[in-house]
Amino acid sequence: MASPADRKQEQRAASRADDPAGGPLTTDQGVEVDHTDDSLAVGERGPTLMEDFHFREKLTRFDHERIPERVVHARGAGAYGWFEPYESCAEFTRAAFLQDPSVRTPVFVRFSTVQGPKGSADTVRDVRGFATKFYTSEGNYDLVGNNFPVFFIQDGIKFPDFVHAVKPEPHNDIPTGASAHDTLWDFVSLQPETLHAIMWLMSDRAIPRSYRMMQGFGVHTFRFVNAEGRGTFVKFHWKPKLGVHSLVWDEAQECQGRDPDFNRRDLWDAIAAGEYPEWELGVQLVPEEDEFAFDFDLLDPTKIIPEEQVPVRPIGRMVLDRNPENFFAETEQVAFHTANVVPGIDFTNDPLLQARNFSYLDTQLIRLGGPNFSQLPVNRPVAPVRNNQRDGYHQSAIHSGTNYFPNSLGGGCPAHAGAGGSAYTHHAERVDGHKIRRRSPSFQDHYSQTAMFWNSMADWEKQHIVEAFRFELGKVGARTVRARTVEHLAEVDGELAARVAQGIGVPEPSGAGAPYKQASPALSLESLRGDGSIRTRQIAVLVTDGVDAEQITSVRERLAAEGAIVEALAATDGTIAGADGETYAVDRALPTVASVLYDAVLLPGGPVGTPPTAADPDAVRFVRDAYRHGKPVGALGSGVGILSALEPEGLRLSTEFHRVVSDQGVVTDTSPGPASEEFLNTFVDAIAGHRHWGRGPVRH
Ligand code: HDD
Repeated sequence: MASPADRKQEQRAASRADDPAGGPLTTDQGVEVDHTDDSLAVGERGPTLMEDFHFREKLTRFDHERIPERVVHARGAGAYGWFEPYESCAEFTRAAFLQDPSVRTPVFVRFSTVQGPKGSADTVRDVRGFATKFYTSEGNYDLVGNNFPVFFIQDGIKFPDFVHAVKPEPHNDIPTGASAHDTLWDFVSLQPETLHAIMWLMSDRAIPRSYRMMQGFGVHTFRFVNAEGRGTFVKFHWKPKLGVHSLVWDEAQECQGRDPDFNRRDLWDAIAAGEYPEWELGVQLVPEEDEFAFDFDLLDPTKIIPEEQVPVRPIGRMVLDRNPENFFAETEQVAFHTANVVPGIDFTNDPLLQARNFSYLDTQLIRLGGPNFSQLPVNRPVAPVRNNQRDGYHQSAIHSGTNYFPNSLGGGCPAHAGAGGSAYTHHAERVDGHKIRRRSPSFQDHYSQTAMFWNSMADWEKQHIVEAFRFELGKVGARTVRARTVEHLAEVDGELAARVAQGIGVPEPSGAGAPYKQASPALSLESLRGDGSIRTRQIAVLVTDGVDAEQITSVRERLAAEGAIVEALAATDGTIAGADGETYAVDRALPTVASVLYDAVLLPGGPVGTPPTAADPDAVRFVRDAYRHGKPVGALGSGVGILSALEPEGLRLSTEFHRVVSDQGVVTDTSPGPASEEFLNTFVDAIAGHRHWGRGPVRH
């Protein structure tokens, strides 16, 4: 990858070259401006004049630059790309973009956090939004999902309550981008339907390593409809090619300071470097006649269909290959809406989905200042738009002819598309019932799938969940809220409740609920390792004068060949002198980076006995943090010596010399000279393993 500074420079140059105007500065009216650094005034020290139209226009435009941020999902990052189906899905849906493997449909995807404002940090504990706009030949289709397959509430009428509870508290606007506070947990403790999503929130899914390494879910049960009008229930899944990987909580918190743009930058840099992220779209299909075949309600958005029960069938892939030109114009102004559907995709009566179908259009009207936001380039369909909707703020089309239907003066245009053709027709579902405000009894079980999630976790995932509950509830001032939450956890799993209670100073609940045994192995990160490659992993090599350059070169070549990004870090930027007397470029100075910004670290040695970096406290801290966070650590030659700094952390250094030793992702070889094939293979495997959880008393 080019360095970020180089990339920025190239980009600026490109945008200047692409500027169709290319001429001098003008006002919004196109009048050329000779001077924009001083306002028009009476004399050199006199008052500013009202008639300085350039000054007033410039400041007025500046004063109006902001639009309201999204009430939720305010912070996000977007990218363009394409989707292609693997084969025709005509058996289930007539959606045109799911028919022909040779047709690529353009997409725009926006990833986001939910709670924090537009300027908050990326690596907070939160759900991540995963919203995709497909610009299909039949109109725009928006799949507005999250990286959790379940939601916190069952009926959209509770959305304002939930969002008020999780957002910063109203009196002091604290905390930013965090759920660890009283009002959220008060709500949770009184509303057990939140518990399943809360388990996901306490899991490592809520601190993704990268937007490129997280799953996406449509959450609701939707409906496919084929050309014969037959409906099939469908749940949508995005699976990342690189696998699902997460940070650890200690690291996520440090990242918030070291690089608040961690996820946003990662997405941008990968696309800029041609490392295009890819996801497979999968569907779980349930014939309409099986609607009641499950022990939960398909309309309940707090439930999943376990993949072991209904397998996820891959139907296509999506690749993101272009960064936006302008954050505001595209990522900020993109307007998603669950009701943007195309023929062949329909809704169900999930009450959360029904509410969303109202809320998104409503929110865009206020956020984007009127009804014409679908004319903005990022929102504009590629399919032609013809209707009698007119005028309003920011109308940019110049309509002519008649503006009503039916008409004869306009030749009857635009005419009805006619049923049965390419027009959207709503699935003719029969509904019948009394008008009531009542949750269906089939929505009442809040514990069994919550327990299923817990049961499906590996031991280290369970440990992280317990630690997350302890952290979050430990920040809650109201002891009654802590205790009430633990009572609910006892309904899920007695051991979970006891372990949480022990950490937060509340009594362990005496009774436990029903012992739920069900597990779904597909939910564990252990089963989501992706293609097993190390592509785009960031590897730090700590170097100093006298380093064995052959070692660095051998490792760099191999890791680069595997698609990883290797950066040489030294105490200062510039160059270092290798043991061979040659000078070598340094990529970054250690004080400007931190271990949390890398996936693994390598310590090369020098030809003499002293480890080259052990004297540098920044280097020692770097290695210690990498070790504590479960990251692969490689050391060669005398570089192994620095690892003695990890012995208080529980590392037991091997006493075997001149051979490759691998233990819990720590790979060493004290041999001098270039890294052996065996070392390289073992180190690459350790990096592919992402994190190593069996280490001693480390900080997760
Ligand atoms: Fe929502 C934004 C995802 C429930 C109301 N939502 C928004 C975004 C995502 C989701 C990814 C950001 C889109 C973007 O990048 O611009 N929301 C979900 C999922 C939900 C969900 C997966 C449950 C399954 N949302 C939900 C409910 C309501 C809303 C129940 C209201 C009844 N959501 C909104 C909103 C937002 C929004 C207020 C804020 C900004 C926007 O729409 O454009 O209308």
